[in-house]
Amino acid sequence: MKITTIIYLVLFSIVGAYAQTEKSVEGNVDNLPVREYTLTLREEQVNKAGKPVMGMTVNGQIPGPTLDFNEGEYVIIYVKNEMSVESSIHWHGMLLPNFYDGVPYLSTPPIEPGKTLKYEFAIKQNGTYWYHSHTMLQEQSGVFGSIVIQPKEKTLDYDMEQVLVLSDWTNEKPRDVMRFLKRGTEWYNIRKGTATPLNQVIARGALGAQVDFWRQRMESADIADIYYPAFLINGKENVEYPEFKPGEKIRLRIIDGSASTSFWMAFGGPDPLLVSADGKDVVPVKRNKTFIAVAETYDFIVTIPENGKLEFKIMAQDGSGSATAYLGQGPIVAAPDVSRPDKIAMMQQMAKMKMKMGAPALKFRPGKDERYQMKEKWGMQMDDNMQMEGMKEMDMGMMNED
Ligand SMILES: [Cu+2]
Repeated sequence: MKITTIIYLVLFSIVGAYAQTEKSVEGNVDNLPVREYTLTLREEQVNKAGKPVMGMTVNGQIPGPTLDFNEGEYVIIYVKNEMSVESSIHWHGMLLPNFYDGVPYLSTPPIEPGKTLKYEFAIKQNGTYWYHSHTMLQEQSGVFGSIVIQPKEKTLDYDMEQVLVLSDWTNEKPRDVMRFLKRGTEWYNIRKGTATPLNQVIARGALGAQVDFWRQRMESADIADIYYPAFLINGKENVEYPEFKPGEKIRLRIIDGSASTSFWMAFGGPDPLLVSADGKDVVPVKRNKTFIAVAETYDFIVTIPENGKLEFKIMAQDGSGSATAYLGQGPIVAAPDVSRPDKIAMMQQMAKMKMKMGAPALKFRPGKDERYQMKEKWGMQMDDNMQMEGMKEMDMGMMNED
């Protein structure tokens, strides 16, 4: 080890230790109204996809409870770790003192088994957010939930609201999933029916593209790596909210709390209105099929139809599964179809761009600029025309938009 490296390491560990002990908080100095929550983390048996397995719950449920706040409050949250392993909670998207950000060993000490950590901070924003464990793979096991913050003044027009937390569930131990991924087999793709069989590849004239993929040690085209036996909305594959009445406008607060799945969302009923993204209000836009990536949040205002219950449907990006929520009562007012992605077409497009996998990481050598050389050797080869065409076709491969 070089002496400079050692100096850096020592410096970083001092700064790191300092950041974890210094709370940089004065407490509730502005005498804001206080709201308190307790979140208790436990290991217990849950059945989310056909068989009981060990999961990690927040207050006995997956997802955990919604934390309701008003902008301008001061919140105190006790996180009790009753699990046999250390844990943490990170408040995703929240503006708060670094000490309470909840990233163990970086901003906040881990919560040891049997211990409680008191988080406290002022609420300086409004919108839809979420929280999740930032320790190992605990988020995949169930340690996540929603945060809803009401604004000081309500500017949007709706009658009721409903949180919809999307997630993916595996019956395997998340650590085993990780180990399996590192082996690089296609078993998951075959099991979830998204592998691209060679006879189809040949029939579509895509063998060249396939060989190109293999040469670069990429598996055949697929979008997601993990097989999930279930995708969930608020912890269920099918969930009903019959309490909503025809004509009511409902603000849906949608959060993708998955470990690795992005979804296409689609709504039944008239003109869903997208009003907010990642907690921030946007210029409202009428929009139906919408893509939501891991950890994103979107708010839509929908109107409960007169003639039945509104279907809200999510489909995993790779087409391997879906989940549904119904709002209202009566016959189903179906969401528009989301077609499965055409992965062979996507593979052909990627091959045309001469994509090369396995470029080495740039070394830190300030005196020597290798960027252009690297780009020449490893970059995608696209002329402007192809770029446009390629992107258009890839879009079509992903989904047939309205
Ligand atoms: Cu996060």
